[in-house]
Amino acid sequence: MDKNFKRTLVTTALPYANGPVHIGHLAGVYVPADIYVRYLRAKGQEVMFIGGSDEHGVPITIKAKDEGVTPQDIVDRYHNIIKKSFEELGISFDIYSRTTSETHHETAADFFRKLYDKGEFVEKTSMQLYDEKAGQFLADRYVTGTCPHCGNERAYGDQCEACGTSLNATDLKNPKSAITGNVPVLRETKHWYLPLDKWEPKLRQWILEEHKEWKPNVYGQCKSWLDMGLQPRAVSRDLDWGIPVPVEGAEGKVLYVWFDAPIGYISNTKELLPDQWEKWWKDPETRMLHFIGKDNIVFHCIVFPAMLMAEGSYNLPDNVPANEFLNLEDDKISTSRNWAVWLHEYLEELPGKQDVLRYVLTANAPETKDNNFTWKDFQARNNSELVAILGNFVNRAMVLTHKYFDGKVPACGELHEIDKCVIDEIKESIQALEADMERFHFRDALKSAMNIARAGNKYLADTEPWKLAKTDMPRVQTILNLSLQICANLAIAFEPFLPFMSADLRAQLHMGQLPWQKLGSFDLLPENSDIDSPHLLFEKIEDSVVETQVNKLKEAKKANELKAWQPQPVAPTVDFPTFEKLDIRVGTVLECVKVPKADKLLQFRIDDGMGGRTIVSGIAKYYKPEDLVGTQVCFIANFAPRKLKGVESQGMILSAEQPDGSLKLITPLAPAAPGSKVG
Ligand code: B3M
Ligand code: ZN
Repeated sequence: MDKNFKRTLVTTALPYANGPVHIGHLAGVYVPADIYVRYLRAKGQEVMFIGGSDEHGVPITIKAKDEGVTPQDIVDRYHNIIKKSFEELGISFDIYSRTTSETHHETAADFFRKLYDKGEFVEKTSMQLYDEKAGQFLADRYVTGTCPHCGNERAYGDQCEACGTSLNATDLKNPKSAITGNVPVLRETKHWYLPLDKWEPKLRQWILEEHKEWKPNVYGQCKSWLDMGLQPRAVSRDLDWGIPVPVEGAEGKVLYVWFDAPIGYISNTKELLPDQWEKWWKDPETRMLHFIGKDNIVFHCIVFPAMLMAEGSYNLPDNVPANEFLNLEDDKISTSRNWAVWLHEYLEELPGKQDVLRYVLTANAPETKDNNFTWKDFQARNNSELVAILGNFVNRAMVLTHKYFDGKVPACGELHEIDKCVIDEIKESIQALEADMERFHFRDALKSAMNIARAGNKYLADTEPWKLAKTDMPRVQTILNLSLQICANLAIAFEPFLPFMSADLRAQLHMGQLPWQKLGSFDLLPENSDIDSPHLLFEKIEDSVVETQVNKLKEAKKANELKAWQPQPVAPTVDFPTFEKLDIRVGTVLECVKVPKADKLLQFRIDDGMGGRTIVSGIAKYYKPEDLVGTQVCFIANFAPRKLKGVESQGMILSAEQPDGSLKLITPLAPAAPGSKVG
């Protein structure tokens, strides 16, 4: 860390409280932030870790409306789920609060007021869609209509999900209010704008000149925004959910969610430290870091800093180590399509495996480009890295200590070349680990931590103390002493990444939580001190466990396809005489068998009330023949006979094609006379 800083304030994006958090949020934001905070704490630095839920914004009001509950009900539900699941995963916030808190409402309103009083806003009127029946302006999401680009009739006012174009509500053809279904009208409305253009030169200097060290993805995005030229941004909205705009003439208007949410970082610090919060926000010796996902870069690097500049008394962030996105099984994670691994479900379904998730998400962190999570990789990393390398090394060292030295740390004798080599190798890994930590390269840092365990494993394999035990006990003492000291190093090195494992390992080694600076020392466990009889740090994950998870995703995909399915357009109109040309009848199935050498076809013998007939139908994939005997079907009795796989079919049995392509037979609700006409 830069010498000018005394302390670090770490914030993480406030997740919207309209759904639980998933692995994408974790890999991009919360796990890396927690790793970094734990690392700083282990180094004994002063650090504050601030989180909370973002509880305003239109999507929350829409969800509430859909469910027939209040927005407060929605945010209460998800805030609690999110908060609890973060705790269980070991995300070690100093505070996790929420933007509906009183402190936040006050802080955000004061912030607005201060900018307003300083004349930092421009007021502008514009035309916006208004629902006269509901008596309110419509947020873009509350308007649906026809997409001007692709003709999709169900486009939203902010985006067409069919072609992906982002829209303005006023672009839609045939706009309709999602509240009443009414056709909205254009009405004039007044809003306050933050003139980002005014801050552009300062932002350019601050980011492009003074923060060239920012991650290329962050720096690049900022540069392209700045090069496009900044426009004034509205900081208020016509909505009844949010923080009321605290000035006269602003009835029915609230602060735009992206104006109030980042102020949440300030409010939550204030809530935790009512008397000392200013030191964390205004003292130039405090370093501020925002951990976020790439979709939030512009708000944290341009909009919020411009707000802070306009206010005048706050620090600007020192770095914004934003990550790219994590995909799931090669597909974009999506809340609306339920294509996600939800943290609260993971914790419930794979209890005690917090560190496995933390490990896999860090190993696949989308630090430089989008990355991918698959359950197969999850299993492989657990079984062949956590179990086979880390867990195995620690277990071997401890088991051998119990076998030869009754569970007491043996004395360390004179070091041989091979001992010195492993020590040097581990010291190198530790150096690499630290360098990567400082640069927010947690994926590589984790690799270096794992290399310590790898080196330990190789050391045991090369020295073979179990063989030496017959001839050279003093040598065995040294080897196991050193092995146990490596275990103690692992407990320190992994604490930021795998805090549960680290606590477990420390307990097994009877060692306290040592500071980071002790890493690289090989006298951490005193000679003759006791260690526990070992238990495994990680257990193998069986195929069935990941299969269950993969099946769950498959189900989600299916359910989604069903939701997205639309019936085929209706065929051209026919008149009654045309309809009458089709002779549809009810029949009873007398016999039903598979047609040999045809996996799709069933052969029916039907009682048609006229002596019976044979019909072949392509539904073998969806019904067992024996289940159909005795049931009734509808069939076209005057369908021209045709030969299918050598069998003459005298009619066509009716069925309905389902969204997934399967077929459902059409059958009368109550028994009908065989041969009776359908019309
Ligand atoms: N709630 C957006 C998001 O979750 C937003 C972050 C606010 S951070 C101040 O992507
Ligand atoms: Zn479209």
